[in-house]
Amino acid sequence: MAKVADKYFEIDQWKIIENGYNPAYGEVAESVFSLGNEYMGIRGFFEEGYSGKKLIGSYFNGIYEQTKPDYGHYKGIVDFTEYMVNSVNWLYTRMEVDGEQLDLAVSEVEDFRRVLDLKTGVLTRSFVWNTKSGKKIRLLFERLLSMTKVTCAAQKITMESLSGAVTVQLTSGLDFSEKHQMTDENLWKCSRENVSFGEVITLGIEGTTLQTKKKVYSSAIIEADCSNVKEIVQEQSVAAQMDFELKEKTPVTVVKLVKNITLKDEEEQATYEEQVAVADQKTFDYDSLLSESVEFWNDVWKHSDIVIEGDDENQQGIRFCIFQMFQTYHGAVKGTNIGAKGLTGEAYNGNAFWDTETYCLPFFLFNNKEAAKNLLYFRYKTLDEARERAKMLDCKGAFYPIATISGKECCNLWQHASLQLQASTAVAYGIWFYEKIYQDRDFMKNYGLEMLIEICRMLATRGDFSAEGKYGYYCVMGPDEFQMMVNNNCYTNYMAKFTFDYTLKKLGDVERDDEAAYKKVTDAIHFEEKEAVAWAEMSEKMDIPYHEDTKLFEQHEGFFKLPHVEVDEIPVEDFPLYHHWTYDRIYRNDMIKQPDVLMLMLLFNSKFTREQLEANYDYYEHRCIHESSLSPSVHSILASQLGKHKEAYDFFGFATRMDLDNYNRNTREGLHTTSIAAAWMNIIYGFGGLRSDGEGLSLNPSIPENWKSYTFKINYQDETIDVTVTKEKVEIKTEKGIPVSINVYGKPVELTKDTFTCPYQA
Ligand code: IFM
Repeated sequence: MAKVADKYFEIDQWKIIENGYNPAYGEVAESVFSLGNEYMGIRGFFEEGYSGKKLIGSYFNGIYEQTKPDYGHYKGIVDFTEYMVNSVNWLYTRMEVDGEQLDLAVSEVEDFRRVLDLKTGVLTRSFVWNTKSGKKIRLLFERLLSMTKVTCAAQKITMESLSGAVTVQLTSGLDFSEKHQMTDENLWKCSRENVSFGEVITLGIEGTTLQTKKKVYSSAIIEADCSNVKEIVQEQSVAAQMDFELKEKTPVTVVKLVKNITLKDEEEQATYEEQVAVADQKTFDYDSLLSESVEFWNDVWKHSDIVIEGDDENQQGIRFCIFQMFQTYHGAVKGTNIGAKGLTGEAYNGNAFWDTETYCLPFFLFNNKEAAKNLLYFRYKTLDEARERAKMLDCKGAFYPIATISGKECCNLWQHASLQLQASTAVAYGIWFYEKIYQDRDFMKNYGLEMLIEICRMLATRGDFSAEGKYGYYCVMGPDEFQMMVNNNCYTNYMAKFTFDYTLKKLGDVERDDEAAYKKVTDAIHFEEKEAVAWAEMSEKMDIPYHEDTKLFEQHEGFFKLPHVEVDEIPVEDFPLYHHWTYDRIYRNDMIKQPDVLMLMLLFNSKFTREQLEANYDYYEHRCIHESSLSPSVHSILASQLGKHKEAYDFFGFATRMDLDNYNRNTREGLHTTSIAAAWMNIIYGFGGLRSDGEGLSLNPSIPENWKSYTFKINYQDETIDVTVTKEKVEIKTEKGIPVSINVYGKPVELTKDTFTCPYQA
C-alpha cells in the first residue's frame, strides 16, 4: 500500500522549521521537536501550558513503572510488564498579562515560528502575543539539553513589549503532576519540595515512582530580574511566580538552569544523594551549555554527516535521522538501551527490541564505538534476567526478551514473547559484529563469551531433532510476525546455526588467547566440553529449508503451500490490517509483515550467491506488506545490490522522512527511532553498497537518478573514510592517513589520505 507524505515542515538543509502554527499538527510537531541526550528526553510541547491536544512528555532512560495484569497462569506467559513513565515537566511555565493566560489554543498570536537547529541542538520558538487588553509582546522560548553533562538542561525565555509598558506575571516550576498517557494515571509520589529566593531563585523536588521506587530529583536555578516573587509549593510541583515590568523594545530574559538526577538502582543511592546535595549549586550557565552543545554537534557532523546534492528533502531527512540517533544514544550512560521510540513518546512503552542489534548497532559501530559497546553491555548487565526467562520457558541458558526496559520480558503478547528467538540470536549477532569491527578481545573475555554460551544453552534446549534426525526449532515465530507456531523458520534456524558455530570458534579462540580468562568464564557457569560436542552436532544437522532447484529458502516448513494473497489487491481501506482483518485471517496465508528470509540475506549477505539473492528477492518482495516501518529499507538495500535502482529508490522513498512527513500517520505517538537507524543503513548499505559481513569492508556505490552527488563517512576502527559518489566517479580517502584495505566494485584498494578515484559503475 502506498504511503503518502503529509508535508508540514519547511525544507532546510540544517533546520527543521515550522512556520505558522497549525494545531492539527500539534502532537506530531511535539514528537519531531523532541530533544534528548540518551539520559533524558523531552517532547517539543509548549511549556507555557496548552489547552489543546498534547502530550507533555518528559522521559528518563531506565525510569519505568510496572504492572502485573492478571493473565491466568499458563507457564511462560508473562504476567508482568514494564513501561517508561512520564516524569517531571522541568520546563513548566505559565504566563499572564492583565489577567489573561497565554495559551496557544485560544490566544491570538502572529509570526509563529519554531526551529530545531541541527547544528546547535537548540529548539527555539517565537511569536508575537496580542493580548485581549491590546498589548503586543514578542516572545522567544529556547531550550537545550547538554549532550555531555547529561543531567543538565536549560530553558531561556525572552520577552519584549512592542506596545509600551507591560507587566508580565511568569510562573516557572518543576512539575510531576502530569499523567502517563497510556495508563491515564499519575505515577509519582513527591517529597523534598523546596523553594528559596536569594540572588537567584532555586527550586527542587523529588519524585518517586509508586511501584518500582525509582527516583528523579529535579532542581532549577532561575536567573531573572523580577519583582514580587512568590513561592508556590504543591503536592507534586514547586514553582516561583514572578513579575516582570517590560519597557517598550527592551527585551528581558529569564534563564532556567536545570539538573535532573535519577536513581535507578539501589547501588547508586550514595552517588545520587551526593549529587542531590549539591544540585542547587550553579555549575554551568546557558552560554557554556550552548557552546558545549555546538562543539558536540560540530564533531558529530564532522564525522558522521551525509551530504546529498540535488535532493534537499532527503538531505534534511537524513540529517534529522543522524541527529535523532545521537540524541537517543551516544554512549553517555552505561547499562541502558534504545526504546523503539527512543525518549520521544510512550508507544511501545519505552521498550527495546531486537531492533537494537539488527538495526541500530550498525549505525553506532560505524559512528560511535563507545555507544556500540554500551549497547552490548546492556545485554550483559541483563543476563540474569535472560537466564530467569529461559527457566520460565523450560529452557536452559539465556532467553533474551523480545521487549524490555530492565532486562525482564515485558511483552504481554505471548506469541511474541515465547516464540521469538531472534532477540537472543541478535545478541550473538551483535557480539560477532562488534568483534569483527573492533577486535575487542577484552570485551569477549569479560562479557561476550559468557553471553554466547548461555544463548547456546538456550538454543540447545529450545530446539529438537526431527524424526529424520535434523535439528531445528518447532513452534516459533520468526521476524515475519504474521506467521506463528511455525516449524523450522529459516531465519531462526540459520541464526541458531550461526550462534553455535561462532560460539564454538570463540571458545577455542579465548582458550588459546588467555587460558585463565577462559577458565574463569567457563568455571563460573559450569560449562562442560560435552555441551560443545552437542552444539556442533546441532549445527551440523540444522535444518535450513532450501530448494536447490529454485534457489529459494523456504520461510518455514510448509510456507510454499500456504494460500496466496495478492497483497497489491488488498483494498486501501483494509489498512491497517490489524483493525480490519481478524487476527487469524492475517496469519493464514503467505502474506509477510516484514522481511524474514530477506533479513537473513542482508545480515549475512556474503554467504549467499547473487542467484540466490535474486530468486528470493523476487519471490518474497511482492508478498510483503511492510507493516513494520523497519521493512522497506531492507528491501531497498537488497534492490540496490541487484541493480534494481528504481525499485531501491522507491523503497527508500520515505525512509529519511518517515516522521518529518508523518508517513504512518502515527508520529504523534513518538518518533520511529529504530526505523531512523534503518534509514541510515539504507543510504550506506543500499546506495553506498557497504558490506561488512565478509572479509574487511567492501563498497559498491550507486547513485539515485535525481541526486547530483552524495558523500558519506564510515568511521572504521581509528579512521574516518570519506566516500563521494557522482554519476561519473567515486572518490574515497581516509582522513588521518592510516592505511585501510577495502574492496571497491570488487577490486582491492589500499586507502590513504590521497584520494582514490575510480569511474562510477552503475
Ligand atoms: O521489533 C519490531 C518488530 O520486528 C516489528 N514490530 C515492531 C517491533 C519494534 O520496532
